[in-house]
Amino acid sequence: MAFPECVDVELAAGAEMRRRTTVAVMAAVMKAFEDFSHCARFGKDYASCDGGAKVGLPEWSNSMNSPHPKLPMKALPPFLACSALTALALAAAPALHAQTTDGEATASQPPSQQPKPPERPELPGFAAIPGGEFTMGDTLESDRRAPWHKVNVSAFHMQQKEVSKAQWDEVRDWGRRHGYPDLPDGGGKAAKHPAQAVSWHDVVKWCNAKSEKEELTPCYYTDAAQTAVYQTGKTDLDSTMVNWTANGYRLPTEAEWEKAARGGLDDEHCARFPWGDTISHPQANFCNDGKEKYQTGTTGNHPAYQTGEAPFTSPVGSFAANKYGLYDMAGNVCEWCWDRYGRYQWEVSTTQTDPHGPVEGRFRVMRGGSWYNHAYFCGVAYRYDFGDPSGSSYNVGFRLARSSAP
Ligand SMILES: [Ca+2]
Repeated sequence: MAFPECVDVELAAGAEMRRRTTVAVMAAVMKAFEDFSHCARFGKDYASCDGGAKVGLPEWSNSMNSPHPKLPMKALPPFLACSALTALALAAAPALHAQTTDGEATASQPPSQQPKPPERPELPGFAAIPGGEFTMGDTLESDRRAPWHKVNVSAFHMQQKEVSKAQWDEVRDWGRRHGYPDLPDGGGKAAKHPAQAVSWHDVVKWCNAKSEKEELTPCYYTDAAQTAVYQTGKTDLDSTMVNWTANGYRLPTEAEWEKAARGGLDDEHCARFPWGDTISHPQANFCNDGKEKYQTGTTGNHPAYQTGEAPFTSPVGSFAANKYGLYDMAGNVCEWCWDRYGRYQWEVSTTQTDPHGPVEGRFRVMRGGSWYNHAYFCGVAYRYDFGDPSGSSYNVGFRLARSSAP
């Protein structure tokens, strides 16, 4: 298995080893300091940016910079990136530091010099994501919730931008007149800003409504026989209730989302973000607490969008796209995925083609970070693990996927 330059390290013993070894070293360090990690996470290292305080969020969300401030919390996930632990890990694997430094040059490329997103005339507003194998998971900091592994994803289409409030309203209004009575108003700072404050159940039903509105085959059903289209209520869907080959709209799976977010960079460079290794406000709408070396430039909420009342979202597509032509895959609003949160199934199955996630679990995965979140939460591998499918928040929205064009 070949990995590029970012994963080669040379340890003190002089033996050149792959990042796999570095990960093992880091994991040992992390395990030894697990208790410290727990304390650090809730203490100094993740004090909030201005945003949390100014919008009057609960104290716990302010100290944690919760990615989902209005949702109920479950057991707190392990967190391995506090600055002290990162320092220890870097001491054990100095090449990681060099890799991050090298990455800054890549990320500093101005938008005007970046590749122009490919045009996809067959399905306007969507990017064609090529099928194939990619490395999924945290290759940089060995987050135990996101161990890296190979996944094969079939070609699919991904909406280039987050679903806007205008799009939400159009389909919601149609849906209420056509068998979807409980689609909510949802939130949105303006018509071109992302829809937010919509639950997982809301967005799945909305996907079906949009499919029916456009006379496509819906993807979600309330029965395994796939005879009853999911239109109302809160059904705890499993993957047997999904027509994965339908031409209708659906949420991306977690694997699809991450492959799309990486934009093909996994083949040449283990990037932390959809464009490279560092993040700054010219690249994304996020909250820069300035405490990680991969956050550069102005701190706090994005200065251009911290106006009026929260949320401080930006119009969808306000920043440069990644190499697949996708916008806001880091920041603006977190994005619902199909999967239940759980351990990656590669640990229990050797078949890793188009995984649909675990069969059990209360929570659904969210990805990509938001205007409210610090950089770490905006990484391509970071997994939000406490998305109550009935809950909603003003920093959580979604984007659409399609298995095939008409
Ligand atoms: Ca986003």
